[in-house]
Amino acid sequence: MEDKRMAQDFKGAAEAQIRAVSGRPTSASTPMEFWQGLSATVVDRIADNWHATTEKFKAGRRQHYLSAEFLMGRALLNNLLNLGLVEEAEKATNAFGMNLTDILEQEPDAALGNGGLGRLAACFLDSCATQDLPVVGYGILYRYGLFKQVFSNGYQTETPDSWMEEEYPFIVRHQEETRFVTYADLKVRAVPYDLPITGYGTDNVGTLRLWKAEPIEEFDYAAFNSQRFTDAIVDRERTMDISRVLYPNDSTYEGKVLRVRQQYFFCSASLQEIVENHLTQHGTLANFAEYNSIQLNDTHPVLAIPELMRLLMDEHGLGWEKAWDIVSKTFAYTNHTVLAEALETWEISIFDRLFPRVMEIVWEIDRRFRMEMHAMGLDEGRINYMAPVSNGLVHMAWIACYASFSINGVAALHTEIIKRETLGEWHAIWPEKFNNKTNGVTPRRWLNQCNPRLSALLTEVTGSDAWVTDLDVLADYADKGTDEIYDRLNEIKYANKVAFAEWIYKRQGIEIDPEAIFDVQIKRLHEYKRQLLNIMYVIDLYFRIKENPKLDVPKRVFIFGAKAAPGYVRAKAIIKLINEVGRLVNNDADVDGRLKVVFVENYNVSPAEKIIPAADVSEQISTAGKEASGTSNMKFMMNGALTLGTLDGANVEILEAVGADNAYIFGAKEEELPELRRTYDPRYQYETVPGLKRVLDAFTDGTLDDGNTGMFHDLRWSLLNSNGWDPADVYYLLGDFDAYRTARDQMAADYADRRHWAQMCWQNITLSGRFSSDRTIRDYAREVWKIEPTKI
Ligand code: HBZ
Repeated sequence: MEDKRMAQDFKGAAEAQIRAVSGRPTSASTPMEFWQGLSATVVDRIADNWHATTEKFKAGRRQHYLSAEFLMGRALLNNLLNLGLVEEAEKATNAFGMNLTDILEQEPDAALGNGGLGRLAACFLDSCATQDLPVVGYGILYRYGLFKQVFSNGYQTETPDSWMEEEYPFIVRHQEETRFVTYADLKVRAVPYDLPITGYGTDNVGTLRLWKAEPIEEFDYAAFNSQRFTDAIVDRERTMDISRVLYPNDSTYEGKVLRVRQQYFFCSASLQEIVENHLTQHGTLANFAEYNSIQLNDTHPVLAIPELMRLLMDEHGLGWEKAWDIVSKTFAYTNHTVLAEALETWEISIFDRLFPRVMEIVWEIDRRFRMEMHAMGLDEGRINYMAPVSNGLVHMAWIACYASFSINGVAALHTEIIKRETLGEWHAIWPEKFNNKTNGVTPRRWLNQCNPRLSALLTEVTGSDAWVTDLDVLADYADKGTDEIYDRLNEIKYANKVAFAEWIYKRQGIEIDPEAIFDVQIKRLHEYKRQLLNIMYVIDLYFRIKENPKLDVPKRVFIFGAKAAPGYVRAKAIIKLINEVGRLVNNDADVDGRLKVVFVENYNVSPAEKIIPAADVSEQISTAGKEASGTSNMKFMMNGALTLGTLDGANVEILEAVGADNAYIFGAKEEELPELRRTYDPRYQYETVPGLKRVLDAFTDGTLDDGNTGMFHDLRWSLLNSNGWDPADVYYLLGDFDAYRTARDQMAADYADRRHWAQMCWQNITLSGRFSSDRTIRDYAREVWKIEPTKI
């Protein structure tokens, strides 16, 4: 009875919303209007709980997650699943003659992030909500998310991603909570837009608050009246610029004034709110750090440190010592990279120009830091290296290390490397600040939502859906695999592969055989991630087949998904190369369909949800020591794909979890590389490793066509020649090539024993519990944030 009434309610509520959106009866509404109407229905459903959660959290200790990026993906299905509304939504849409799956496909991805760092923030919010933790995310409402990637003749081109141009019902504007952010040359309004973060099986609804920059005045009416039309809108546009577009760089730093404006914008607005809320609740700032902690997602929000100093001193009258005491108990910093080129530094002149008062505070932090280090007996050279300001630059990571009470890496190996190298000087002084928090991914989106077939099996085997919120329960079933389970696993994987094959055919017109091994590498395009090594293997295999067309090679589909930063020329060359290899291999008569190369265009969160459940092999092949953690490795593992990887990032811990029999590990280890590099001669590899020469020569001998751009020549050159500062083959592709080929060949051969393969997959699925972001968040909550679950 209750259920029936609810269903009726949902259908009625949805109908009202759809009609309100379309201004037509449902029979005449478009699928997009259905998506909007259903989404509005969800927001309507949770409004009371959302408000109650916000109010409840205000009273106790809270955690604030500051991040320039939140790569949320789609929201509707995730919310329906969390709220247990999928069936009702299906019934309602069917009653209107529509199909829920088609409606869900209407939704644009909220791609407000580049890659792992941004997606991690999204998984964290999911885990915080599901575990009832008092956490709010703060970021920027970019009008344009990460660019849309279009291949034209195999080259990447970029077009704007205007994801919000149509109504986006999941975001709610709260004009009344507007703040003002002041630059020396500009004052802007920061208007908060809230996204509800539902959790699985809880009434709590968390919040992601994204700030949008708006002009103080709509436009300059006086200028408009005196016919200076352009002048009238210049400042307006300058303001709107601040939250207009997400910077598409990952793992490289670019010193753009607009970027630092963005960073200050969301830090200042968020902190004003946090401080005011605290004062309203507690009436004093003396206990600020007892009730608030702030996690800095990389250095992008590090301006929050001097900005909190400014607010405490200039706006609230605290002295330096009191303010610094609060600040140094409030912030915790997460590092996501060991690449030197990613460490953010800003020219003093930029800070002077945009916010001289903040720069003044940075100078004072610098002065006190130097004094403190002198007193500890550090030598001048070391002090100058570590100082917040040196050589005309403000060093954001150094400010973070100095001011934060906690500094963490994102996988065990990564944390060891930052302690030893990247942040070694800080570790020498404050070892107690350092801790590891191995990343995780949410099993809601990355298993329950994206892989319903496997989810049903897990629920059946374990007797309940408890695993959705406690992935560790699966571990009890690791040694309870049966032939029936293995056969079911294989059937499920096959069905997922059929679904992916249909999807990619519709999307890109490529035909692939679901019987083939689906071998996948999806991640941002970067030289250290070595997509180039992957495609070199494919070229090698192609030549082996050409040499002997009767060669017994298991059927394979090589799937890639990757965006290159628009200015990263070599990364774009690798995309073109992969597409050219596809053109060569996919249509070759000798190959006869045994090899297919598929480059999924415009890779994003929602394509990942289609690809990962269909994968057999997870390529995690970065140069050891370079990938901080990786998170796709965890998603693949949960979905029953086997890792082919180096001992890098979280791969090390995946290997530890499943054992050497259930993963394929190859290549030079991080601790071996310095010694190996000492005598390393890529030309010797080129000459002596069988097959390698013809692979590299294929780049330039006419086998593969780069349209006379010279880009393939440059790729080959980068592997064989030093450019004067970098050695040849910085990322050790030729050094690892042979070991990679051996491991990958072996894997393909092992695939033939379908039962045994499924058994390995089962180990990976059932032992993936420690890679749930629920575990990661519990560790942060207990060890860093010191917060407790708080239910409404
Ligand atoms: O963060 C990634 C790491 O490469 C990956 O190993 C790790 O698993 C993940 C989560 O910890 N880093 C990024 O994704 N970094 C960025 O996207 C980025 C974005 C803007 C920047 C710099 C880096 O200015």
